[in-house]
Amino acid sequence: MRVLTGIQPTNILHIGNYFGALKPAIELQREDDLFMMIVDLHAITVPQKPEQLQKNIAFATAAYLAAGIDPKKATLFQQSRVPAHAELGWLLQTVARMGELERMTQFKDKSTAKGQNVSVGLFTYPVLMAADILLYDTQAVPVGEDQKQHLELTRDLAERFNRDFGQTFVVPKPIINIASGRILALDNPDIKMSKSAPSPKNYISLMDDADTIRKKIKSAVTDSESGISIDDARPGLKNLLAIFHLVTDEPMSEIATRYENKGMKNLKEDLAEALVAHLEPLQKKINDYLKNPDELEKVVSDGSLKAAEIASAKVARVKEVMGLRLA
Ligand code: ATP
Ligand code: LTN
Repeated sequence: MRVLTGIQPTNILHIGNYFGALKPAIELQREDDLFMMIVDLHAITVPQKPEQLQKNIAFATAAYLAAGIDPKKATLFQQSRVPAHAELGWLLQTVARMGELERMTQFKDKSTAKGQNVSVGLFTYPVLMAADILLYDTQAVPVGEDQKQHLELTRDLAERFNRDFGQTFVVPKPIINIASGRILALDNPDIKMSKSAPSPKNYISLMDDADTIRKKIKSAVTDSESGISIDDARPGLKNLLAIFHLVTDEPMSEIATRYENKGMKNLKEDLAEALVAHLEPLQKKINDYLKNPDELEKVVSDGSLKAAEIASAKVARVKEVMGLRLA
């Protein structure tokens, strides 16, 4: 099965990206044909400082490798090195409708408060994402819950295109993990954890040191009820239990029972230690990869060449069926 996913190099990845998208993708690598993308063209839909963006791209590559993406099995590549993404993105903009893009909640969330002062690219962002996916005949896309609507748009565009121009695209399915698909912000359990959040207290980054992790978990927003229970009315606590489950593999219900009478303070302290222990080996590997920029460059350039071969053939086919060829 062809599986593809992408993460934006907008900052250092956080545990929501890791458990929500990266780890599920890696688990599929064994049997599946995995395409793992650094979506830098998506990252620039909001302002990025060039030197920082460059560092974030290197970091994302190192994080993918450290997390277990095997470049011999998977194709790890950078979106901007494969021109077909921008090209199919344009072609699909002529198929997408204003009304469908106006309904996208990620655009609404990211543009509210900024009014007219957002890039046109932020608005057309989901069409580029559809192009990313459709170029590779992708069947399954592991993503967090926040991307479900973009996947539905991708499916609609593929079906519309196939109806109007003949069978061209595979219609992809999202893979959304119930336990890890929506990790909430530590400082506000009403919203999801996000790399671009204004305060670093929102997230645990993959590179946070032990003390930072302890402080962030200690100050995570919960509630004033006593006892530990799994309850949708207690989203901050439920989020901490979910993270605890993800780092230890212990079922949430068992964790909740164990801390029922021990209280929030103990739960937070033990969760912080479990997170530190989980992230330390990953951080070491990431730092080792970052010391070797030539290796990172080779992996990304080989992967991008392989991706470009498949993607340019698909764009040629799309142009043909749209009538953009002379003969
Ligand atoms: P930004 O804040 O810059 O938009 P982000 O943190 O939302 O970044 P993305 O690069 O947009 O991260 O997402 C990469 C992948 O991680 C996507 O599949 C997305 O659904 C997933 N993801 C993002 N945030 C979370 C989260 N809080 N919980 C689970 N998965 C998440
Ligand atoms: N829009 C996604 C990132 C993304 C992606 C993709 C994910 C861009 N292209 C293709 C899966 C497949 C996000 O914001 N998380």
